[in-house]
Amino acid sequence: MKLVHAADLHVDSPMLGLSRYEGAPVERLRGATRRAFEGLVELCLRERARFLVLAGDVFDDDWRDMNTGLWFLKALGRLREVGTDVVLVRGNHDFQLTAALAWPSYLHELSKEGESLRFEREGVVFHGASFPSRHVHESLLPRYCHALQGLCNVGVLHTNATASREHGDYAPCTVEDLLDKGYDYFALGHVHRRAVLHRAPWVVYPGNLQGRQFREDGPKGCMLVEIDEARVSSARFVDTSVVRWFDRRITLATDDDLDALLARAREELRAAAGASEGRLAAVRLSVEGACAAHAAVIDRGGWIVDQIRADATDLDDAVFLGEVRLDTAPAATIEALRAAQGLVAELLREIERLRADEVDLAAHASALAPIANKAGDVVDVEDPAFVARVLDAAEALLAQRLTEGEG
Ligand SMILES: [Mn+2]
Repeated sequence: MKLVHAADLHVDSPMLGLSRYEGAPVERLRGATRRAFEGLVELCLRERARFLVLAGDVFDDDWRDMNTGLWFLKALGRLREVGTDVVLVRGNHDFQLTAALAWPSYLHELSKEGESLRFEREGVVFHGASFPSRHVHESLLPRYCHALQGLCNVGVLHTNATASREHGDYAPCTVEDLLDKGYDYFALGHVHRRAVLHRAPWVVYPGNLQGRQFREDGPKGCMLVEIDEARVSSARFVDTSVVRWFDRRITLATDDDLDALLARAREELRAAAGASEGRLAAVRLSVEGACAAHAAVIDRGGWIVDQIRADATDLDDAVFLGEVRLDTAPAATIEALRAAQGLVAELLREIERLRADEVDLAAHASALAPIANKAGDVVDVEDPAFVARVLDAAEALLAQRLTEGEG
């Protein structure tokens, strides 16, 4: 007998941050939570899963209209073909769902007070409690009874069981608290990163069903659990996502020049397209390291980003390139150059002195006002933060340019 465990589906999450990326396939990305859910249903059909367990945050806050709820029920309706029962608890994101829709008979929402739902013929009991409010700061475990003899005990809980700081500290508990209940499998939700906290007995976060942002990178999906004679015999992860997020960092070495930078970026894009196995690869790149390419980054960073974007379009629809960050540093450390003899060192020391002398710096900056006025809003010589950035860039450029000839 098979059971599928998923959590944090956040169906119809609006993914608001995406519109700032020029040419982002927004509809494809926004539709990803629904497509992933359809993939989950497909998996249940293919595996003839007896149970589908949803451990909270099925939705992404209250429905804006009925469409989300109606779509969900329609997608779920296919499970009737194989007689799958759905067991769910509400998490912090769906505790206040529009209540106007009645759930169908095969969908069992466990109560806020906590309940144990028995399936005698299958020898399985589900213990769970839905979030009574959005912010639950005490453990919900007192609402869960101890394991029942002779049955396979499955706990369903939306909780922060790892003191994760990336997520709200809701319904907190520890792995020991969970093991104390004596269950065979604890189906957890809330933490979006997949984690098997304990094996046999199992305590598992499947992670969110579909990543929604660059930091939710890597494979995303659900757990396929096999139960034999009231015991869990295996549990394995299945990737059901339709978009895979990549948060990639390129670290350049001292000798890496602009060509090397572009080659490495192309390599990362191609690797992401390959690793995503037919899914859309959504990539964020950050380039760092003290390198020869730094002068070009300072000089024509915008062009470099455009060039990387052009390379991404070569990969057709396989890759969506979001943010590209160029955080390189000069190959020679400025401290070392500053301490040396000669003109370079003198200029760098002068920049260092200016940086510490607010009055003198402001005077230099205001001398630029006639030029700055022509540039409009983008240049604000009155803004100390802007002036500091210009000074940093000038220092980097100077260091790079003046040492290039020395090598
Ligand atoms: Mn969540």
